[in-house]
Amino acid sequence: MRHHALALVALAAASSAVSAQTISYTGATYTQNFDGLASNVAGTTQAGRGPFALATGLPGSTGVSGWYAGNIGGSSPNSEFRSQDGSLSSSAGRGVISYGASASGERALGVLTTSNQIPRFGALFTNNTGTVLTAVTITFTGEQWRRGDVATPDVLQFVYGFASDISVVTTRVAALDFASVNTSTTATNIALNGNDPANQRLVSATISGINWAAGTTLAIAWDATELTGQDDGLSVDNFSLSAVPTPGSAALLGLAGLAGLRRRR
Ligand SMILES: [Ca+2]
Ligand SMILES: [Ca+2]
Repeated sequence: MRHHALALVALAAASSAVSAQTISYTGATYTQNFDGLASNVAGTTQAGRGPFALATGLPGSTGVSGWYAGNIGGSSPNSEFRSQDGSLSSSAGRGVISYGASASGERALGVLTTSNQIPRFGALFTNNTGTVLTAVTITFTGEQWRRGDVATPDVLQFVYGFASDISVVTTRVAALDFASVNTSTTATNIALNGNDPANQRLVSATISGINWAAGTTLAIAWDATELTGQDDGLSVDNFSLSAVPTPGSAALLGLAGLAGLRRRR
């Protein structure tokens, strides 16, 4: 009996691990503007490195299910989350950040690193199109909300893989990185307006040659860098993901190809 009960407990733990909330990808372009992120979280500390659902780390957040973050690389065993406008640094401002002007509903998801907190954040997408997808296009606006004081740019480094956990994927795509746009050496350790185009960069790339099987989960994530000195505050906004070709357009291309063949005859 005792062994049976233990087996049930183990089964429950295993099934909760596999049932991570994922975004259902059915062929339409998925978009995320992060404006559901809480604007008023002074700070929470989650026990462990996570990854944690954003609504857990940033209580009150809505519309961001399938997105996760945690302190994957920092010296602390715990993960810090907060809302801020780029004016806070060090232990008062670090971690996974809901960036935006104070009390504004226009939010972006990002990080401010210290050696203590070096987060990874990202999302899980399940292929529910019923067919294999071979390429994925990702587009987003990189926004810089704080200028630290290091000459080297901070970088959000993109990784992906097929797993139901953003913390385990390792394939790098540098074309989907976002590096600091403001590396001024005269105006340092200041907040920046990440909604100002001067502090933004549009990033877009297609990951091709993949085998994203029906029913499986694609994990995408960005790793923060940690530099000696005060780091820049970087974030992602206006994110979109679509499979290329989408199943619909693949069928249309097939029909067009057939029509072309007929015409040639
Ligand atoms: Ca936004
Ligand atoms: Ca924005």
